[in-house]
Amino acid sequence: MTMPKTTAELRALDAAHHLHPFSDTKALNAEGSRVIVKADGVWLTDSDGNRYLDGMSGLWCVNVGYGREEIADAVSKQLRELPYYNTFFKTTHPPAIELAAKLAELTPPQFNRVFFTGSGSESNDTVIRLVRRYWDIKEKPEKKVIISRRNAYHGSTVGAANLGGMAPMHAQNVAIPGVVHIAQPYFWGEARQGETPDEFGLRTAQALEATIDALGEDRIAAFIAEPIQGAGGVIVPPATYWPEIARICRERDILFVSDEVICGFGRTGSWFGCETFGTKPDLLVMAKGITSGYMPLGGVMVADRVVDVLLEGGDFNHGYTYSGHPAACAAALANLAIMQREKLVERVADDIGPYLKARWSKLAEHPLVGEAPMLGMVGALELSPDKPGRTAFQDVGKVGTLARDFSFKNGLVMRAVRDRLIIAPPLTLSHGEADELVARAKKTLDDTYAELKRWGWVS
Ligand code: PXG
Repeated sequence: MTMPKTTAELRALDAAHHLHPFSDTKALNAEGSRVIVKADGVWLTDSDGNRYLDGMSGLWCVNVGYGREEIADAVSKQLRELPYYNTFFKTTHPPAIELAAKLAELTPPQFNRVFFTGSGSESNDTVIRLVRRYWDIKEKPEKKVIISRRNAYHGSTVGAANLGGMAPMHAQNVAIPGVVHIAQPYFWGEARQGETPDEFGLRTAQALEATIDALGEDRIAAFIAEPIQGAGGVIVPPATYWPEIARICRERDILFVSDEVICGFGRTGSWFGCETFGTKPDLLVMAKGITSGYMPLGGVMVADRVVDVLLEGGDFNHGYTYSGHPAACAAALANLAIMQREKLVERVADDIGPYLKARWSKLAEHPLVGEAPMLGMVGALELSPDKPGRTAFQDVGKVGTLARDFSFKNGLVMRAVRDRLIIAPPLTLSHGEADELVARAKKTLDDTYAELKRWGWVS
């Protein structure tokens, strides 16, 4: 029998052979990766036996929590029965059929068809293909431009990275033509002094209309947006933003794509973020929470009015080996059955969501915190040296990283985006765990504040 490897051995192998996503691998290897070995409920355990409350649901995906035997059993059963078959060339299989029907039931009424993918990035590349195909069939091939937003995250493949508005990614990427970025509804960071959130929300939404006019409606194919920008820092838009965007999309001949990779499957207290904000998308992008991360799977729901056109266009020359992978679909079906049986979406809207928000909001009283927005089970803490002036720290990102490292030491996983700490815990978080999460976040703020005092960065 081989002996289990020690943390040092695992780290050495990782450093020798593994290139990590979105990492400075050289710097990471010098420090050594954190090795996570098991998880249960909302708790992670590392290779040294330390336990962490997972405030990020893995990477915004483990909505039903870890350790669900039911999903593991469904996958295992499917792997024994039919581990793989494709959905190309006039074939299909029961898990893909059942999941497609289930998604038609759970998504808003305009959606009855899904295109399966393996991830959110593949879904957004599919969006580019679908949107352009749609306008070609409608004999408007000049409608090619997709409008997106700065600081949006839509994935990491070349197409999805271009849709996204992340400057550091664009700096390393070969741009594709036809994507235009407008402002994001980030009140704290981008509102003018004296502007109210409502005024800012309207002004930012109207950038969409102005851009359509400037480029010409006959050139615009679609507008894509996350209901709440996740990786961009949990940017919850002011109340006026989405109604105004919805109006513009209604009045203009463009498609609206809601990227629900993070907001879908209960995160905001509705099945989908578009329902929380009252928009009516033509395409709805899914991944992550569809399986709670137990298996990789993504998809694009396509509204009937778009499907009607696509069906007249003959072959759609697009697809992935793992489109509708049987074991991934089985995981999704078991995951969605748990969500429905345990009424997790309702729980976010009426129980744990408001419970956590009431406690999280109080963190805004901390001297380091500028704002503490939360909606459903997703929230942020904007760290600032000067609340009234909405000022940022010098050397953006340094304080966020410091706080994130304290958070790990305090046994809580939070993400840092610039100097904004963010959480998106599993929807199954108990009241006691919510108290624990907030207590650890508070301790993290205190530790960070004390360190910044030592640096002379706060008085
Ligand atoms: N759209 C949105 C809104 C996302 O958040 C993707 C698409 C791409 O999904 P895939 O499955 O291809 O990763 C995402 C993914 C972070 C982080 O650090 C966020 C994501 C992925 C990796 C890291 O917050 N979101």
